[in-house]
Amino acid sequence: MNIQDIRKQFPILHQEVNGNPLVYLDSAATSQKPVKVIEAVDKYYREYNSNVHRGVHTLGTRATDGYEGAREKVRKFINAKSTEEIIFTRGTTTALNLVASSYARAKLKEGDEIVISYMEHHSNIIPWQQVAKQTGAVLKYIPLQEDETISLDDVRELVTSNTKIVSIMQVSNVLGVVNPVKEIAKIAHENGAIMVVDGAQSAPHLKVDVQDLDCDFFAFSGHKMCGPTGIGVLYGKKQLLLENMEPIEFGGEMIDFVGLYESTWKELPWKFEGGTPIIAGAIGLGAAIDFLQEIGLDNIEAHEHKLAAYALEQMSQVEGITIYGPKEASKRTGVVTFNLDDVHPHDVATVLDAEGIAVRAGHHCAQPLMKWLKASATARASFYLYNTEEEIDKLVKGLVKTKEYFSDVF
Ligand code: 7TS
Repeated sequence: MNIQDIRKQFPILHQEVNGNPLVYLDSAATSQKPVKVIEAVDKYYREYNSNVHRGVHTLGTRATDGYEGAREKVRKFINAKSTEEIIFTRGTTTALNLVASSYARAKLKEGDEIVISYMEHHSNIIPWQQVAKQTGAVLKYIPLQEDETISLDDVRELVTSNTKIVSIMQVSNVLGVVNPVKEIAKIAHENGAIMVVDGAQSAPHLKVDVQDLDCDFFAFSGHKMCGPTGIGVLYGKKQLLLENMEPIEFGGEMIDFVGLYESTWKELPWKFEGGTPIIAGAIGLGAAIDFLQEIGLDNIEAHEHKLAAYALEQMSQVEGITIYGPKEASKRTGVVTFNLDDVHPHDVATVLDAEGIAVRAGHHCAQPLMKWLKASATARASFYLYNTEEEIDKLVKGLVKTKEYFSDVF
């Protein structure tokens, strides 16, 4: 499929913003949705809206089939062994919190260690900070190298027999860098620790195979991969989910039998899905997976590499620009974070917005990384399968304009 055919499938892209054609470069925050996903959600509400796992009526059965069918699509998408290992959550944040609150709180004790990295998103920091406070465990950070990548030597130094959990993002939402999570998982396992992968920025952009990575948990969000907001996934190895984790939400849907003073839980994965689940969201996510697989994750990854290489080359020519992360496009996906000398990133984003170009400015929910980069904030352009080199040209023009504007003002 060529890029124009792909773009045609995203209605939102075909509009003007502030008198200019929209250039959407904020997909790391949330991706746009193709017609197929919008229609799948629309169809559910128009034709078979019903609760799942309850009645035997026809609509209820269709809704259950749609919801559970989406679980099977997710299983295949990440190559999990069984749908028992696929738990629907609200997103990556909820998925990581489930591991922290259920697995880690019960398992960790004083002196145990949790290892994360300096580049983590807040959603992969704060749950571990809380667990550390609750259990007396110690939180340790893998430092970054000169080019802001993780060195396996540093991982080997920090991960010891005291380490119980290693939790790392597969792709950074700020640096775009792809981390060697498979190799890190191996080091974690050699030391008797489990490996948690924050896949929020990898699942949308590259082929994920949880069995090949051999991670114990893998978390991701539907809305960053062309799916609806409010749906995400926690993959967990069956044995860990069964033997080491109790539900953290109790109520309808997740129970087997309820007595006056004691109750029992459903089997996996439903025991972790208390209450009416996110039915439309799961069905939309299933449609998003179909869409991505039709185009092919390999093609998406290759397209983004091409865009990242082009963006790095073109943007680095802007006078006074600092681009963070490795300079080689091969080490990253389509995320380019930068600063312009003497211009606050919020001002950069505001001038670009006037041109119809959407970028994100701020700390990107990664304040420890900002500290490491010695930047209080940065601007970020993030690309996806629907972006083009012409849009990058517009971004570069916009950056030059921003520089000129601010040099005139001051
Ligand atoms: N982990 C990473 C690596 C992320 O990039 C994000 C969201 C999350 C976790 C949390 O995902 P959620 O769906 O639960 O919110 N990242 C961003 C971002 O970079 N800009 O806005 C949200």
